[in-house]
Amino acid sequence: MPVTAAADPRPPLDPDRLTALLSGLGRGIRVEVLEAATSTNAIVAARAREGAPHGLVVVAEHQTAGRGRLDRSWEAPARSSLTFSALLRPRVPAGEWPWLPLLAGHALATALREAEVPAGLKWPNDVLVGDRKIAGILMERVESQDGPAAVLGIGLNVSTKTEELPVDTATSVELATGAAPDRTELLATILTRLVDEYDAWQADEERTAALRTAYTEVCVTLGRKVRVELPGGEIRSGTARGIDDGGRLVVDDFAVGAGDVVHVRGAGRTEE
Ligand code: BT5
Repeated sequence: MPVTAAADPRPPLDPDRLTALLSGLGRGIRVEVLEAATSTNAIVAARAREGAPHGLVVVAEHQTAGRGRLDRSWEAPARSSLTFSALLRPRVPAGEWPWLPLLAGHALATALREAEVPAGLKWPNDVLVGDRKIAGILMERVESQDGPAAVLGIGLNVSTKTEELPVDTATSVELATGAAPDRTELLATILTRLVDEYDAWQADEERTAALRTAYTEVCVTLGRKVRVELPGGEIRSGTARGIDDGGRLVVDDFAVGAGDVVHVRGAGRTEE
């Protein structure tokens, strides 16, 4: 019997196909795929400081020092995920930048829904399927000679198996849907959605109101009992009631601009 080579369970990204899929986007998007990197956010931040223009995207098949927020880490086996960072140089006033991570979360959740993954957002921008985290976002501001820039980092678990997940509250596209999608196509879908939403947001005079409405529709935190750990360590609890004009989460009578939110288990959406 002839011996046939088994299909590679984790094929590499295909940079040429990615470029072809993104060719319609234009607008200065340049994607670089690296076999390994410390952290794509660190690489793009360094390039921003050197003056790289808006639109650079660096993707790593494997990160050796992937970063989460607050010095936490992001871990993923090689080729199991999509881990990438984009360099943005927004034209909108600095006061509106807090909406950027929410926009990124919305664009990512929407792209996943287009790929049949039933994604929701935990405020501000964790992407969940059910109560499990499938993707995280790290937005960092960088000062450079050409003015401030934003580095948007995304880590999405794609074909990660249960035993490979770093925490038991995580999931992957394969675990959530039963099939691992083509990562090249999925990355193209996500980048297309991000560019479309970002361009529309920048061009729209009513951008805050429009994004707030769109974000509210996919934010699964709203209506839930939550526990919030504020940056100083203070912990407060209450019901998440809405998103205010600054993108903050309104929990009963206080608004949270930064902090870790926990959905209190067993408490689903409450009817108002
Ligand atoms: C985040 O932080 O969720 C932001 C993660 C951003 C990662 C991307 S990958 C590309 C780019 N380059 C980088 O270096 N970073 C970005 P945070 O909310 O702090 O969540 C971090 C926590 O999530 C960790 O402490 C773990 O508990 C958990 N975690 C780590 N790896 C995970 C994974 N693969 N899936 C789900 N949860 C994970």
